[in-house]
Amino acid sequence: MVKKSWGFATLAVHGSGGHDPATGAVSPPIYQSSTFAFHDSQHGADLFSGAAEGYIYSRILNPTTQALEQEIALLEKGDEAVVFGSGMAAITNTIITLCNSGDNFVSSRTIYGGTHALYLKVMPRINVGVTEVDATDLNKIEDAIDDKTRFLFIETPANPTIEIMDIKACAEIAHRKGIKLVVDNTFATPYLQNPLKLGADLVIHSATKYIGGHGDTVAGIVVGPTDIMTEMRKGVAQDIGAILSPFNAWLLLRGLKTLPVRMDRHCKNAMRIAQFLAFHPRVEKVWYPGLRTHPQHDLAAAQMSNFGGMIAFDIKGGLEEGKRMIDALELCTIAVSLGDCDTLVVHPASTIHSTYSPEDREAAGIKDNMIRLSVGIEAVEDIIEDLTLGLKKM
Ligand code: LCS
Repeated sequence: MVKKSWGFATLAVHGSGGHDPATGAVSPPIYQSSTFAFHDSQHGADLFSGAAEGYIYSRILNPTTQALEQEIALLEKGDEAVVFGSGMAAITNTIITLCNSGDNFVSSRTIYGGTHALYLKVMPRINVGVTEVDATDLNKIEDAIDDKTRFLFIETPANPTIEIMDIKACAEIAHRKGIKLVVDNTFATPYLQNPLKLGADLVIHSATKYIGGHGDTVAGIVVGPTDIMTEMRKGVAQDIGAILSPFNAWLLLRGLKTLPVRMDRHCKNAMRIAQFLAFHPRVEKVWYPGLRTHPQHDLAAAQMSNFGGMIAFDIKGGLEEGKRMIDALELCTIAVSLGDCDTLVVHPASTIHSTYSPEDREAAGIKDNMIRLSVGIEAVEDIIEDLTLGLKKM
């Protein structure tokens, strides 16, 4: 029996339902089956009409992905979750669930470059409008909402600038205007931040990141109230078909067991590294919400239980110096993605945020001399030694 009252770390280990009753297997079984046999033809008809409950076909429901959905809903303090084959699929299915052709939504402008690309390339084709605003300015959000706006989307902490948005204040505006608030909680994870408890309607994750935690799976998650999640599952997701495979769901269930332990180390290492970078003569500015110099440090302290594993820093110099610094690193891996056990380093402007025009990038605060670090769980002294080497070669 799973108890909702269990602490986060207990739910992370046991939240998917415990031992398999049939065999006693402690690790949940992987139901690697596309289809499920009916008892007889009437049973098949009853499953399709809704007169009976059960499994039909893995694009519709699979026991392993369902176990993951149950656990993540508990961790995010929501009614239900739906899992997808990627974070982008989770975002796309959310937009299509909440909007019809002719509607629009308002989004924070500092977001993952792939989400920005989805807005630019796909939304015009389905006639859904997007207005990107500086969501740290609540007046700008309010001004952008009109009678066709269906939801407000924010990413906090934001990719890649680690800007913080005020979830409670955004929820208050959204609800006063009669729209939903959707929060991309990828950078924080449910361990550090529960947007639903702060008033958000839906939470999205790229589970590729901290939830999987080992850089071996691409996956997405949406969590929210039963009415919206039922509409998403039955009205949109099963027909679009961007599903997660049972094996990848199992990898995420395994990853979740250690999420609190990994996050504690990510946060501890990141704080030490942010303090190291802040005093380095070749670093112009460090963006880490745990530092008092971060413009939204107090807000981060109020809505997050710790400050996360992501750091951005502006080096003294431009793109060439940045490239020299990154290329000199020996331990840190030059790669996109984040939330892995390994420390990952990337130059956002020339990679993940090259989907922005130079003007939009500047407006979003993504500078050419900004480097993003996804701090891993290695020995922090070794990461600092590697960064010292890179900054010296700059
Ligand atoms: N939301 C956020 C905040 C992300 O950082 C990403 C991917 C996504 C959604 C999309 O998730 P995916 O489909 O990749 O699972 N962020 C990436 C990044 O910063 N580098 O590579 C991918």
